[in-house]
Amino acid sequence: MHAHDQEHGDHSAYETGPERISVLERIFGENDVAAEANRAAFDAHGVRSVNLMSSPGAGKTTLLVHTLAHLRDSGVRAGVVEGDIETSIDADRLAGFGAQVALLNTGDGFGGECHLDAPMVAKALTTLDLASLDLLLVENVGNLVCPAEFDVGAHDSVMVYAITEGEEKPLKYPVMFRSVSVVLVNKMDLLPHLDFDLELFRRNMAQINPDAPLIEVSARTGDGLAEWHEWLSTSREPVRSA
Ligand SMILES: Nc1nc2c(ncn2[C@@H]2O[C@H](COP(=O)(O)OP(=O)(O)O)[C@@H](O)[C@H]2O)c(=O)[nH]1
Ligand SMILES: [Mg+2]
Repeated sequence: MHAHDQEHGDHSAYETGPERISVLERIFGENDVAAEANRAAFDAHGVRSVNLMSSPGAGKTTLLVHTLAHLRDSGVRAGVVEGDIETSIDADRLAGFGAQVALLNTGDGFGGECHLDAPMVAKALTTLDLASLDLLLVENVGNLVCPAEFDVGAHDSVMVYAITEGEEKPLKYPVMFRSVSVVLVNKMDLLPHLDFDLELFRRNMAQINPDAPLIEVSARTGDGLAEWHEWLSTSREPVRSA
């Protein structure tokens, strides 16, 4: 260790040399192979898969409670991969809606990662019966950065953004906002109580991802969820193998 490092700690984690780059390439390369295998498994069983991402507390689980109830009532056979660093709190909230729920705690053998990756989802899939599912929803770990960097093998990624987070977030976290097919703008019931400028948020989104539709919802009151459920049922069909 250099004298400098002894004074200020070991900075090797921040090295950007060729070795670090090749390690990252290997990690992402292995992830992409596993992601394609997951997608192939979904396609082989005619399962559509959607990856749900957001910052912690934006409303993913609250939304899924409504969505699972809607899917059950519509006769859609749903499954959930519930990603959390610790606890079964969210998986427990999603029990009782007739959906198969696979809990993935990244603190349990995956180093407490701040995102799900494709090999983790592959492990969760071993506990699900894909043959009896139509739709698999993945609730990713709450984080605005890391989940967007890992393809988990879903057909689409969706973001839940809460208006309590500030209008500038698409500009500050462009990778995630750019990576999704649709953004659910949640907690609209709070709009009268906030200084939130919806038009400014829309302009920021248009700058980062003009193609992603914005669906205004309240997972609390249920407002706007019909449009979200319509999107879920009409967007990309899974490719069925012959
Ligand atoms: N007012 C309001 N609160 C919400 C809404 N959606 C979620 N919440 C609350 O936000 C908190 C975090 O929600 P949760 O679904 O656990 O978020 P997650 O971490 O993204 O899964 C909980 O207290 C929810 O009751 C909403 O549309 N309006
Ligand atoms: Mg949650």
